[in-house]
Amino acid sequence: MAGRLRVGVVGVGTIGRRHAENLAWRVPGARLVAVADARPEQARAVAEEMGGPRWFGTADELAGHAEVEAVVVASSDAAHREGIVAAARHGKDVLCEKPITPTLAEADEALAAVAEAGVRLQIGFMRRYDPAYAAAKARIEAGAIGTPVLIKATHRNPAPPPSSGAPAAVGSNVFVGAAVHDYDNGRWLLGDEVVEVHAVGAPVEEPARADDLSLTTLRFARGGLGSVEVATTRGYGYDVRAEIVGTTGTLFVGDVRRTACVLATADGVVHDAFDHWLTRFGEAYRIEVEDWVRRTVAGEPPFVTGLDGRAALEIAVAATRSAGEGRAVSLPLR
Ligand code: ISE
Repeated sequence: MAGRLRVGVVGVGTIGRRHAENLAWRVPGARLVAVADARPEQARAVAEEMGGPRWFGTADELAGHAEVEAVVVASSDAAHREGIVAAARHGKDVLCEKPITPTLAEADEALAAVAEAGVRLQIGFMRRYDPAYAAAKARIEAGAIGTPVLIKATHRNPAPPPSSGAPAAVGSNVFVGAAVHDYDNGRWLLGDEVVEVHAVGAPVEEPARADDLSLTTLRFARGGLGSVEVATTRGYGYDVRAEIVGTTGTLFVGDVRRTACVLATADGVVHDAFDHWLTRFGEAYRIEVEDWVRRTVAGEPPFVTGLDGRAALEIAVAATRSAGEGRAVSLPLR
C-alpha cells in the first residue's frame, strides 16, 4: 500500500460521520474515498460536504469498489455483521464500531468471514485510546496499584440514544449498546475474563424503557469484581468515569467537568459538563482511527481484536439474560 490508505465508511449517521471527518481532515495517513449509507441521500450529502468521495447505498458496493483499500463499519448495530462480511468478502481490513454485532450468532458469522478471508478486524472500543483510560492502563501495567481487583464504572447519558430501548431479544438494548464499553474496560483494565454476571434494570424516567437505569455486577476469573452503572436519561450531561481499585492503590479516571473553568460566587460553585460522547471522546476517536490506519498500512495486528468484541458482547448478552430472568448468569454462555 503506497501513500495514504484509501478508506470507505459504511454508515454515516452520528458516529460514522465523525469517522469520515477524521479520515478526510484529521488523519494525514488516510484518504476518505467513499461513504455508504442505507439512506443514499444521506451518503450523498455527506460525500458532497467532504470534498466528493464516492457514495453508495450498500456496504457491498462500497467494499467492492477497487479504490477502497479498507473499511470502517459504523452503520446501525443490526447492520454490523453485513458490513464486516462484505468487507471480508472483498479482502478489505475493517474497523467496526461497537458492539461487534447485537448477537453472538452474528458475531461468530462475522469472525468466521474475517478468518476465512484472512483480513484484520478491529473493534471500535475507543475508550482504550482515551488519554485518561490509556494512562490508567499504563499505570496498572507499571504496578502502580498492585493487583487490580475492582472496577466501578459510571456511564450516564443525558438522553437515550436512538438505538437503546429495543427489545432485549433483538439485540441493542442498554447492555449491548452502551454497557458493552464498560465491560470491555473491565476485561482490559483488570486483565481478566468475566465468569459471572448479575444485572438489574429499572424504568426510572420512562415506564416503557425497562433498562433506563441499570446495574451490572461482574465476577472475574481471578476473583476480582466489577460494578457498572448505566443511565440513559440523566439530563445533566454525558458523565463517564471509572475507579480501578488495586491491592495498593486506586485510579480515578474521567471527570464530569468538560473544562477546568469553575465559577464560584456566594450563590454557589458552577462548572460545565460534557454534553455528548463526541465531545468527551472526540480525541479518542481521532487517535483510534489514526492508529488503525497506521496498523493497517504496517500490517500490524489490531489493537482491539474481534475476539475482544465478542467477549464484551458475551458479557452484554449474559447481562440481558440475567436482567430478564432475575438470576446470575455464568460465562461462557451455553
Ligand atoms: C453510544 O452508542 C456510544 O457508543 C457511546 O459511547 C455511549 O456512551 C452511549 O451510551 C452509547 O449509546
